[in-house]
Amino acid sequence: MKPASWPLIFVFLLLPLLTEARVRHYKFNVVQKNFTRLCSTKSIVTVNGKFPGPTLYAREGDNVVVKVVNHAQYNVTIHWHGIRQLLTAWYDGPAYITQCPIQPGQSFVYNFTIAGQRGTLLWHGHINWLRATVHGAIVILPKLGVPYPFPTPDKEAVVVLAEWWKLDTEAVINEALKSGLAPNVSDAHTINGHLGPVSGCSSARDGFTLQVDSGKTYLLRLINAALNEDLFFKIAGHRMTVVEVDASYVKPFTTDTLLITPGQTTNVLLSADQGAGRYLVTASPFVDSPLVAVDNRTGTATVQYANAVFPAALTAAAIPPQNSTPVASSFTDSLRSLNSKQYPAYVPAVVDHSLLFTVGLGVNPCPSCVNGSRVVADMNNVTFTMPTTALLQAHYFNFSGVFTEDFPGQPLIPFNYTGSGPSNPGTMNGTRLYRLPYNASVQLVLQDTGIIGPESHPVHLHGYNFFVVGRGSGNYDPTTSPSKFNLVDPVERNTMAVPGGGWIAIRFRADNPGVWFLHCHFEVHTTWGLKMAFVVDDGNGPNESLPPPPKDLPAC
Ligand SMILES: *[C@@H]1O[C@H](CO)[C@@H](O)[C@H](O)[C@H]1NC(C)=O
Ligand SMILES: *[C@@H]1O[C@H](CO)[C@@H](O)[C@H](O)[C@H]1NC(C)=O
Ligand SMILES: *[C@@H]1O[C@H](CO)[C@@H](O)[C@H](O)[C@H]1NC(C)=O
Ligand SMILES: *[C@@H]1O[C@H](CO)[C@@H](O)[C@H](O)[C@H]1NC(C)=O
Ligand SMILES: *[C@@H]1O[C@H](CO)[C@@H](O)[C@H](O)[C@H]1NC(C)=O
Ligand SMILES: *[C@@H]1O[C@H](CO)[C@@H](O)[C@H](O)[C@H]1NC(C)=O
Ligand SMILES: *[C@@H]1O[C@H](CO)[C@@H](O)[C@H](O)[C@H]1NC(C)=O
Ligand SMILES: *[C@@H]1O[C@H](CO)[C@@H](O)[C@H](O)[C@H]1NC(C)=O
Ligand SMILES: *[C@@H]1O[C@H](CO)[C@@H](O)[C@H](O)[C@H]1NC(C)=O
Ligand SMILES: *[C@@H]1O[C@H](CO)[C@@H](O)[C@H](O)[C@H]1NC(C)=O
Ligand SMILES: *[C@@H]1O[C@H](CO)[C@@H](O)[C@H](O)[C@H]1NC(C)=O
Ligand SMILES: *[C@@H]1O[C@H](CO)[C@@H](O)[C@H](O)[C@H]1NC(C)=O
Ligand SMILES: [Cu+2]
Repeated sequence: MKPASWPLIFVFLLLPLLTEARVRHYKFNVVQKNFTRLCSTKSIVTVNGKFPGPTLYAREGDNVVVKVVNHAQYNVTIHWHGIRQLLTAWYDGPAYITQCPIQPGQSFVYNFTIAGQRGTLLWHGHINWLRATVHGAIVILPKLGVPYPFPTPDKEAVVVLAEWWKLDTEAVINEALKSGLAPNVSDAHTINGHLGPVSGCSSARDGFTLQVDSGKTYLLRLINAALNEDLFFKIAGHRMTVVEVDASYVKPFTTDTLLITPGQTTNVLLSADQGAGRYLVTASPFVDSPLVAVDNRTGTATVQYANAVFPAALTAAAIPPQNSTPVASSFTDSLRSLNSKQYPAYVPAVVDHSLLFTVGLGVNPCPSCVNGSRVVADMNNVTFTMPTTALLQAHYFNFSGVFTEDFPGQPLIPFNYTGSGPSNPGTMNGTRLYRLPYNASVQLVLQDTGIIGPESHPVHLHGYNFFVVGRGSGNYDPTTSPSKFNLVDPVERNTMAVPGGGWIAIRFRADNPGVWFLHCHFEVHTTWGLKMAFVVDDGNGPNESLPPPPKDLPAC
């Protein structure tokens, strides 16, 4: 039987012909749309009626202009996750940080230029829990005529990992905030919007299918767009070569299991070098804290060889157990910047601001909550209070009373961070920012705490890439830990997991003026307060200063 007669959903993402550097216009209509998953139909907020949303294609150097029109009943903003936004902080997107929401019936034109970046990133809603369904890929091709620093693949495909929620995600988090307890978990994982062939509710051939030709090589652009879970990704019978993460090239290495945290992206080369057949693709959770509930329904898809004989059996993958810390660590430890002549790693060698932020949970009194207390989260014991005016406007126009600049650069009360925690698990609250002069070089150690329990936190910094110079378990030790730092070819990225009961050290140069959000990319932790922002001063002259806001910037 000819391959064309396979009764499957064909998804092939052909690259649009992107010619010389230019302006790329996109229109994002935010609309409700019904989708059927897990045997029932639900209306979700989408961009252009798609789940996942449309892929935004551009080349390095392009000016990207996206008109977002809000036809939904929710306030919306869009964040271009990982795009540096050099001198364009107004277009970064996090609600109440760089802009007020685009309210129902309103629109806003995002306008930014992609400079010095190429690879895969993602865009997503950045208000409440809307990013559960409001998300999609950003594909940045190299400048015309510039090859990849690895063998040119025959074809490329975008693979978005996410979650399906049976109920409304806004209701899920609102219920949790009322009770003071942890929110419900999602009901299934998805790959390109589908649960796949083993979901129990769909036909055996449902879901995303990547059709491959024997002997060819495919570039898969993987994105974890899930709200609350780190994911392992596998393709039965195949190994993958990792070539890029968070739109930064890495030294290629081969693995059978990827780990991708929410907000991270990973490009891999897949060689169709196995016997003609069908192979299961899986996205399954990684969590090594026994206290944390996860959605254990694996998202699935299929790699299908074009010359497979009908009906070919599906080869299954061995899914890593949820608590496979060694598998996760081995993947993470393999990542190194490419650091070639063409793509050097400019790791700051001298540190102007040496910061240590604890990241973790806490418990505050709440008379109306189930236990008389609520679970919160914090950085350096500050549970961030969201303002009702956008911080960037407040900064630019010198509004007083919106935020303070006294975020502590070190824990005020040092303790054994990875021990059982201080006897009082309470936190402070406030809209406290940390101020940085233009071009300051920053070392930031992010230290998990054991308050309630150790847990990993994928921390995302807006406006910058950073180098992950160190990572360890237990407490960071300022005298011994730095001797093991990698200042030569550390991985460069925008989101990195602080390991449960451990720490990471990152470095970046504050060469982009504005107000830049730093937060856990587990949406539950962000909501609970695991967030803060840096305010970065202007430098000298217009090339180092934030221009005035655009005229259509939404008002609060
Ligand atoms: C979605 O489905 C619901 C109930 O199944 C229906 O009432 C509603 O009209 C549908 N909405 C759209 C936009 O199709
Ligand atoms: C985008 O910003 C650039 C630089 O400020 C400006 O020249 C251009 O006109 C803007 N484009 C749109 C569509 O607003
Ligand atoms: C959360 O899960 C509980 C138990 O399954 C269920 O009763 C409740 O309705 C769920 N809440 C929401 C908002 O989905
Ligand atoms: C997934 O979790 C549910 C509820 O906690 C449990 O009943 C089920 O056995 C778990 N399934 C797997 C495959 O671990
Ligand atoms: C809150 O109450 C639930 C059940 O009512 C209990 O399992 C849990 O341990 C309590 N949590 C805290 C932080 O007190
Ligand atoms: C805000 O204050 C700074 C420092 O005092 C000043 O340079 C700047 O012009 C003020 N900005 C506005 C918009 O008033
Ligand atoms: C911190 O707590 C951990 C876990 O209880 C323990 O193993 C470690 O020895 C403690 N460190 C110090 C310096 O007390
Ligand atoms: C955090 O702040 C609360 C409230 O001020 C305080 O009670 C607690 O001791 C602080 N904890 C730490 C570790 O600093
Ligand atoms: C912040 O803390 C103060 C004093 O501890 C408390 O009265 C207030 O309700 C808290 N605000 C929020 C938003 O949690
Ligand atoms: C920023 O600082 C670095 C290191 O001191 C220096 O090489 C660079 O020229 C500075 N950049 C600007 C724009 O001032
Ligand atoms: C600002 O940057 C532009 C373009 O890179 C350059 O031509 C110009 O000389 C710079 N101006 C200053 C004052 O440095
Ligand atoms: C939408 O945003 C506006 C401006 O900040 C705010 O006043 C309003 O309460 C928000 N609406 C909802 C439903 O949160
Ligand atoms: Cu977290």
